[in-house]
Amino acid sequence: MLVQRLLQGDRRAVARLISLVEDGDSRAYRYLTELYPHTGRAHIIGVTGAPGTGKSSLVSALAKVERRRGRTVGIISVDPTSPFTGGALLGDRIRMQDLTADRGVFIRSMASRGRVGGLAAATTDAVRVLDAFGKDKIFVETVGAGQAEVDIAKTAHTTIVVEAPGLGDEIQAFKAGVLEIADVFVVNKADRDGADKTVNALRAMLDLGTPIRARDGQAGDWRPPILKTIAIEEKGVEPLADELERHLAYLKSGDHLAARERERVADELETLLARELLADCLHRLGSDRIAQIVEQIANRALDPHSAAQLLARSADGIPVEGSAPTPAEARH
Ligand SMILES: Nc1nc2c(ncn2[C@@H]2O[C@H](COP(=O)(O)OP(=O)(O)O)[C@@H](O)[C@H]2O)c(=O)[nH]1
Ligand SMILES: [Mg+2]
Repeated sequence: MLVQRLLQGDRRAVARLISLVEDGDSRAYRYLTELYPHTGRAHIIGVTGAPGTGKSSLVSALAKVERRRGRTVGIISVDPTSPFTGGALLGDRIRMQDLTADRGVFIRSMASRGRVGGLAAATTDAVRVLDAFGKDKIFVETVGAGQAEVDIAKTAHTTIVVEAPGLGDEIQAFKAGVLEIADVFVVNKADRDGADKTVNALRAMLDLGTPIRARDGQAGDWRPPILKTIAIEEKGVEPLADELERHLAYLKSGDHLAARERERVADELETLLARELLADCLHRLGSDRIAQIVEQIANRALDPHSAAQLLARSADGIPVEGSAPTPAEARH
């Protein structure tokens, strides 16, 4: 029912399903199974960077360009520091309104209440829902802060890393992981002083680092371009949209897209498998047994590595407390 409504273009069905996904509701997985054959069409674009660099503004501007080009757009924001629809400034809200009134755009902020791994998994599923819903371009905004964000960005075909002037020195400290995932660099707020300095810092870093990342196992003939934009004036955004198109064309040439898809799916399978195995193991053991083992580890009767290995293999593979000598006893 819900899936049927969604496939027929019912926006409320989309919102409902994403909520079920967020809540980890078991019905969501049944629906996702039904939806899966309808996915795989969208161009998924990750947009990541430090808070305040202008990611949300940039996504709004890009969405407008894509709409003018006749594409439908999905937007998922995983930015707890600035919810996409709740722009603090009046100007931001007005800019957003053009988009929210457009039926060709679906915007959704993901709640950060999920656990870290869970949030990445829920975001991947939400993207899938919008893909099945028929959105051509799906933007996923994340704060480039930690592993979870890198994980989310990994689910994209094309990842934009957004910088802003004045962060020049911090770029050095920017997590290497985030730089490695960049397909396109954007220096936003190019109306501010220091934009060129930031571009140069990025370029120097790109030249210094591994020449070109080879995330999809190819010899990497894609060189991440660096673009300047003024998101709030929608300047430089058309060329950025062109670069996204160029990157998609690059992925579609040769085996890149298929390779990246396999990598994405392998990653996701690993995450989900880990979650299933952990849940199964914890269920099998029960909380009392876990508490006992924690006690043994705390008492130095058992080390954490051995405990994890034994537990993963068998629920009963752990010596009962007292049956193994404590290090103190062993020393005597
Ligand atoms: N001067 C200037 N301000 C911008 C630009 N883009 C965004 N901003 C402002 O920067 C602030 C943060 O933007 P936002 O899109 O919410 O950044 P996010 O936290 O990365 O999503 C807002 O007040 C925007 O109006 C720009 O190109 N130039
Ligand atoms: Mg934002």
